[in-house]
Amino acid sequence: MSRLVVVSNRVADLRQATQSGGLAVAIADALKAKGGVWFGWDGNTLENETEKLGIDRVGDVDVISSPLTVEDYSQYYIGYANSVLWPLFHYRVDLVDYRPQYFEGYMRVNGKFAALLKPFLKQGDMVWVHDYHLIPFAERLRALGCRHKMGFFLHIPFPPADIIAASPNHAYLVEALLQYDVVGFQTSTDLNNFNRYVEENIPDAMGADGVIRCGGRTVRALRLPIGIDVAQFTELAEKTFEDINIDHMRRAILRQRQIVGVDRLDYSKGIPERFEAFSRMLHLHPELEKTVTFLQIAPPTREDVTAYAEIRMRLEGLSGSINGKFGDIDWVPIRYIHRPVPRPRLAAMFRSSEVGLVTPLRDGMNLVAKEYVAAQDPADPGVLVLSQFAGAAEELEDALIVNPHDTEEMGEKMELALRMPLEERQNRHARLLDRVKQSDVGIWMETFIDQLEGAGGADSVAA
Ligand code: GDG
Repeated sequence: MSRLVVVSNRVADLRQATQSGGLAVAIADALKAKGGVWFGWDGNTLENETEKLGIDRVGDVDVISSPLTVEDYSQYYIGYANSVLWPLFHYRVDLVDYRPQYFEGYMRVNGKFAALLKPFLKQGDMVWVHDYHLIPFAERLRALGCRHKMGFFLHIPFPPADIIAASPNHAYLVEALLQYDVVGFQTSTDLNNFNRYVEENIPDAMGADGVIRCGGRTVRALRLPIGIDVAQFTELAEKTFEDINIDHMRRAILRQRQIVGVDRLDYSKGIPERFEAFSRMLHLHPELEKTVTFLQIAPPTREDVTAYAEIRMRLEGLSGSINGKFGDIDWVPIRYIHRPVPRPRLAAMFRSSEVGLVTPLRDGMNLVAKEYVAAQDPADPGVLVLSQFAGAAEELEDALIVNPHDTEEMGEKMELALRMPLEERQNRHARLLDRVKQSDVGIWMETFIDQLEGAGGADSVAA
C-alpha cells in the first residue's frame, strides 16, 4: 500500500480537525488510516526567507509546514491565487487583477514548496495536491526529477476555454494540470470544460476512451463531487439542537419562521442578490411581515483583497436599508452576522431553520447545501433553495432550484418554500439525503485514492 502525501495551501491542525470542516476531517482520517504526510503553508508570514519548517507528528501522520514571506503572501496568495485565479475560475473576468509579478510569485512559491517537500518523499509515495493555489506543483516536482504518482483535485469550477483565455498563462496552467496522473473536478460541467480545452488546444491528446495522452504520459480526468461526513454532521445537529431549542420554541409560539444562509463573505456567493430577493418577497407578500426572519452568517475572509472589502460595504448598506424599510420595533427582518459561528451551533441553526438559502452566482460544489440537508429532522424537514450555478445542483435536483440573478424568481421560491406542505418537504428531503449520502466525503476520498493507486504506466511509477 502506498503512503499518501497530501499537499494543500494550508495545513489544518490535526489535533483540532474534528471541530473544523469536513475536508480537514476526511484528509485527517485518510492520512491516519494509511499513514502519511500533510504539507502546506502554516498560515504565518515572515519578513525574510527561512528554510525552517514546522514538523509535527500526530499519530502516523507527519505534518510539515512552511511560512510564507510577506512578498510571497502578497504575490502568490493575495495576488495570483485570489486576485486572478479565484475570480477567473468563478467566471468573474471583470474582477481579475492581473499583474506579471503575481504570476512570478505563484511560480516561485510552487517551486519553493516542491523543493521543500522533495527530501521527504519516499519511493512509492502518492502525492495528492489540492486546489487552484497549487496547479504547478506536479510540474515543479517533476522538474526536480520526481516520478511519483501525482493527483490533483480542483475544488472550484473549471470555466470554459474563452474565460480561461483571459489569463495570459492559460496554456501553461493546462499543461501543468497534464503533469498529474489523475485530475478530479466537482461536476460534469467542469470536466467537460477541461476536456474541451484539451481537445481544442492540444492536438491528438484526447483519446476516444476519454484518457488524455501527452508527453509519453497518460492523464485521467474525472468528475468526483465532494461531500460531507453525513453521519457526523447529522449527529452534531441532533446533539446541539437542544442548546438553541428555546429560541426555536419562542419562534414557534410567535409563528415566526427562519430562513438561514451561511457563507464566507465572498462575492461568488451571491449574498447581495439574496438580500434583494428577500426584500422582493416582503414587498410582494406583505402578509409575511413579522412572520419570517432571514439570518445570514457571513464570516470575513481574504480581507486584503479589494473586492472583498467592497462586497462587505455593499452588504452592510443593503441590510441596513432593508431593515430600515420593513423593520419594526418588534421585528428585525435581516439578522446579518459578520463573525464565524462555532460548527456545532451552525448545525443546530440549520436544523431549526425552515428554509436554507444557498444561492451562489458560481460555486465549485457548496458544502453548506449538503450540511443543511444532513442537519434536518426527517419528520419535519426544512426546504433547500439552491442556485443552479452551485456544483451541488447537479446532484441535489430535489431542492427548489433558482437562478440567483433573478431576484424576483428567488423571492417567489422563498415564499413557496415557506408554505410547502409537510408531505412534499418529507419526500424532497428523503431524496436529497440519499444523494448527499452517495457523495459522502469518505467515498469521495477513497475513490480518488483508488484512482490514483491504479493510475499511470511505467512513466508514472515512482523512480
Ligand atoms: C471551496 C469551494 C467547495 C462557513 N461559515 C462558517 C463555517 N463555514 C463552513 C461551512 C462549510 C465551509 O465553511 C464552506 O464550504 P463551502 O463548500 O460552502 O465553500 P468554500 O469555502 O468556498 O469551499 C466550494 C469546497 O471548497 C469543498 O470542495 O464546496 O465550492 O469554493 O463547511 O459550514 N463554519 C463555521 N463557522 C462559520 O461561521 N464553524
